[in-house]
Amino acid sequence: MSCSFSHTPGPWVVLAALLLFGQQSFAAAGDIRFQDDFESGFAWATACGGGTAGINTYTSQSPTTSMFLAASRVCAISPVIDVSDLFGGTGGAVLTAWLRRGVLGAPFGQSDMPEFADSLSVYYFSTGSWVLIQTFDGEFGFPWDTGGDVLQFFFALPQNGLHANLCLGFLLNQGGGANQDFWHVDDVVLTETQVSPPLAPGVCDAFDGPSATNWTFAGTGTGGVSGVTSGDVPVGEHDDGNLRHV
Ligand SMILES: [Ca+2]
Ligand SMILES: [Ca+2]
Repeated sequence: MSCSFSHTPGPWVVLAALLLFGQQSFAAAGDIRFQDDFESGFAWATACGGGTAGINTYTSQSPTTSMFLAASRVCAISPVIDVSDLFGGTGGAVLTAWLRRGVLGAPFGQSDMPEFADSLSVYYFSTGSWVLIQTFDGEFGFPWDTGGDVLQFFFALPQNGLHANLCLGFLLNQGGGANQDFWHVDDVVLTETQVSPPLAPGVCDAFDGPSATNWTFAGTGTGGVSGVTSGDVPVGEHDDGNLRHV
């Protein structure tokens, strides 16, 4: 599949982006950069095969509606998400989603249990290609499984996902035909994160060299290193906290 929403921004887009950059300093950890609860229509593109993808109300996490993929190979591709401002810094983004396998015995055309090979794969679009995040198998089937398992998906995007044309993709790899083998997806959320900057390496100066080369002394007194006393316990001595004994 391809990220069909990708485009080269025109001059007005560049101008708008420049005007917005002054406000992007307000982006912060916890900000939701993309969210779809599928309650107000279906804004995703479909491609990749002859299966069907859309929304229905058979099952959901948020109020009444979720996305489904069914029948045979088909993918659903999110609108473009610009997270280029997160690249290269200490920020990132986490993708979460609610997934549910279809249910054995569900009303015809609304849900049907995917068998083992009727798997669902989750992708993100990197620079020019789709990157597989994870594939979820279907069920072993009756009498071992009756479907309906809920899976909470969580993935921290790496740096190559933090760009201006990020798309998210869900792919049903195969299915048994019309009205069969459903996967349900709801509450796809991309949330900005902030990680702590790496700590600077610790510095320890034992003053065991011939001079205090790491330090600068100022004023009229003198400073330097001396062997008269120290915090290091010489070999052959032991330290009981207050006194040293040879
Ligand atoms: Ca929903
Ligand atoms: Ca099935």
